Amino acid sequence: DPFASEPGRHPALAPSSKKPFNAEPPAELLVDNYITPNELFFVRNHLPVPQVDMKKYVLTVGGEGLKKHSFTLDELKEKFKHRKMVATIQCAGNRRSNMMEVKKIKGLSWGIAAISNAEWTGVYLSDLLAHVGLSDPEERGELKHVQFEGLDLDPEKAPYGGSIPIEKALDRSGDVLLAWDMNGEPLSRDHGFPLRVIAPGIIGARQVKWLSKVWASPDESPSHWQQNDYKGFAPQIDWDSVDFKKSPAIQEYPVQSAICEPKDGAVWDDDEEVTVKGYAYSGGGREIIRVDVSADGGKTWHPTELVAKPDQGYNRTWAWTLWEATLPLPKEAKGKQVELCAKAVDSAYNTQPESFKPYWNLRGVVANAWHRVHIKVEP
Ligand code: MTE
Ligand code: MO
Repeated sequence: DPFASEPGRHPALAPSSKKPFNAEPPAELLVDNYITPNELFFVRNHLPVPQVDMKKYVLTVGGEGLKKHSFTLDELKEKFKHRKMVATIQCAGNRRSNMMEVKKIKGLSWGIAAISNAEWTGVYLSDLLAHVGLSDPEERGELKHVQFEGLDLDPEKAPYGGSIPIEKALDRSGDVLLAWDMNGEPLSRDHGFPLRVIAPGIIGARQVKWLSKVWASPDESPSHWQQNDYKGFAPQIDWDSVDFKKSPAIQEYPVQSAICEPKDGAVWDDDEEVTVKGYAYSGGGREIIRVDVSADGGKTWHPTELVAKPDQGYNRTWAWTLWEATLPLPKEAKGKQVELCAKAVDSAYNTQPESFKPYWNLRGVVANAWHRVHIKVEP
C-alpha cells in the first residue's frame, strides 16, 4: 500500500478523500483565527505523502543554459537571507460543491474551506535564481517559466509538478518563497516537509510541496496538473469536447469571499437581526477593499466591518481579510427561510459574479460566485 506511511491528522479535518488525503476544517474554525493553526490548515494531496530522508535531501536549482546547484536545507538556510510573510493558500477547487448546484462536476466536492492562512519562513526564489545567474527579467532570453517538482510520485514514477511565469519568480515584489517553516514550526509532512513553494496570489496547485527541483525553462511544467487539470473552460465545453491545450493554466485567483457563520441550514432564534462572519481574498496581491452582505437574497446590501486585514502593500496583499456584520432581517421573517449573500470587491474593483450558471466549468475551478447561505428563522 503506497499510503501505508501517511502522517496522523487532526480529527476536525473531515476528509473528502483518504487516499490521497484531502480535507478541509470546519468553516467556523477558519474565521476564529486570522492565522490558521497548523493542524487545521486544509490539506490537498494528489499522491501519497513522501517520506523524506534528511541525510539525502537536496534541492536542485538551475535551468536551460544556467549553472546548476544543489543545496541541502542547511546550506539554503546559511547562504540566503531569511524572509517571513503571511500568505493565504486557496485551492482552485475551493467551493466546487457550490458550483455543482448548477450541474454535476467530476472532482472532490470541496466546501468553502479549501483555503487557509499562515506565516511562512523561507528564502526568496529570486535570490536563488540570481545565484544561478538569472536576475534581470530583460535578460531571460527564451526562459519563460519556472518549473517545480515534488518528491511525491505517481504510479508511473512521475513527480507532482507545477510552474509559474518567470516574471513572477524574478520579481522581488512577487514575494515567491521557498519555505521551511509554517507559523514558526517546521513544515509538517502533509504541508510539504522539508521545503515547499509559497507563490502568493497564485492558486494552491503551483505551490509545490516536498520540493526537490526548481528549473527555469522555455516551457511550462510538463506535469498532468499543469497541462491537463486546473484550467477553466466555457460552460458548453464538457468531457466529450474538451481540449486542455486550448486553455491556459490558471495562475492568479479571482476575488473570493464566503460566509462561515451562520452555516447553511442553521436555525436562527432572533427575528430582528443576524450576525454574519466570513473571509475574503483576492489573487495577484490585490487587497480586499469592501465586502457587502445581504439578508434578502441580494435585493438590498449592507456594509461589513473588515475585522482583520493585512497591511502588506500595493499589489502585495497576500493574506486574506476576515469580516463581520450585524444586519437587519427582512420584516416578518419569523418562521421563514432567509437567504444571506456575500460578495467582496478587490483593489482592482473586481467583484464576484452573481451566479455560477454563465461560467460553470467542467473542472469546477475558480468557483467564486456570491456565496449564499439559507437560514431558518424560528417561528
Ligand atoms: N505539491 C505536491 N508535491 N503534491 C501535491 O499534491 N497539491 C497542490 C499544492 N502542492 C500538491 C502540491 C495543491 S492542488 C494545493 S491546493 C496545495 O498544495 C495545498 O497545500 P496544503 O495541502 O498545504 O494546504
Ligand atoms: Mo489545489
